[in-house]
Amino acid sequence: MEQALATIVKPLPAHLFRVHDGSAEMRWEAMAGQGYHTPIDRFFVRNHTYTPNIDPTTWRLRLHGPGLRCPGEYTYDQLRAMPSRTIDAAIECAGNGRRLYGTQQHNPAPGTQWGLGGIGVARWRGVPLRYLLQHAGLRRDAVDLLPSGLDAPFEDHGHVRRPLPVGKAMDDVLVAYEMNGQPLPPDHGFPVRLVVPGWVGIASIKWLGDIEVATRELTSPWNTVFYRDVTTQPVKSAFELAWNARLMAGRPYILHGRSWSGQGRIVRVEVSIDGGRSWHQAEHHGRHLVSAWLPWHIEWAPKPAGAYELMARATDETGVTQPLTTPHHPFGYHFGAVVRHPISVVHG
Ligand SMILES: Nc1nc2c(c(=O)[nH]1)N[C@H]1C(S)=C(S)[C@@H](COP(=O)(O)O)O[C@H]1N2
Ligand SMILES: [Mo]
Repeated sequence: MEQALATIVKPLPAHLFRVHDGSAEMRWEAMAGQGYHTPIDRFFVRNHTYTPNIDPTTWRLRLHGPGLRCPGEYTYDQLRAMPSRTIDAAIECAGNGRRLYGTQQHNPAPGTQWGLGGIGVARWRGVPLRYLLQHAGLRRDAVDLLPSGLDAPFEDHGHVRRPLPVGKAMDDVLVAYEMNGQPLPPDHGFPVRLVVPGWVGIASIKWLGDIEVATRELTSPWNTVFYRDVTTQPVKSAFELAWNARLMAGRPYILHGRSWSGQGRIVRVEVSIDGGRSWHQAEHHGRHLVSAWLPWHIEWAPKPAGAYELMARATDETGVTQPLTTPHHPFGYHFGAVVRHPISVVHG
């Protein structure tokens, strides 16, 4: 706890976050009544070491390597003067839901025991990476980029860095300097981070310091040791309710939740309150965006009193529906099964 508090700058009140080592997961009840985006005060933080304090006046983003004809450095002001784009996108840790391998599938996976709160959706503004790469003279034979963070080296692996293929870099990656209309907060990568829509959170390098552009495939411990063989995020759903929430018998409720997928838009969400025997289509509301989430709701007047497991299962536009169990993953990535969310219904 002490250590976690020192690794993250923003306040982590217990009603919004559950703290794990150097990281903090959002409690899903903190999304209840919120708009489309996750407010910064409750957006999860995943740090390998701790949030650095970077002076934007001396900071530079260096683009270098054999894949560029005009390598160079960019200042914070130069980046902000370039053409910008705004996107709504989720960032989600590959290990989001890892705890459920143990609690739900009785086969625990090692690592940070995230519930479902290792995700957030923000409005990001910045320079399309495509634009910067063209500006720096991207060569046709460029293959991989290696964006690297300025936070302290992680154990003996050096700075946090993970190869990014040129195809994705030229597609929809953002070099972001704004989050929900504000300068990027320190914990989320100030002054500048990558936002890599649909991909595992580790691709979205925070506190970006340099990008190497190579004409061959690159590796780093973050694609050979950690987060190996994970690229995009699976389909998931969550209720905007506390774990073990208490509802009153006989009272009409509107249950709210959100579903998301790294592969495309969510097209259908069904909810079961009887352990998966029957499923009821949830209604969508709000925006229906790729690489973000779909908010939904369903009415329910719980009766009789007792213990329940709420289940939500989503289908994305590629036709993938959340399964009832997820194949075990040794590092606990990619938990995509329907989550059994325990609640109790009590007499009013
Ligand atoms: N430089 C750097 N970038 C990083 C990390 C880090 O520790 N250092 N953590 C990564 C991981 S594992 C995730 S899930 C996301 C989390 O982003 P957030 O803390 O803004 O929610 O940042 C990624 N980018
Ligand atoms: Mo992550």
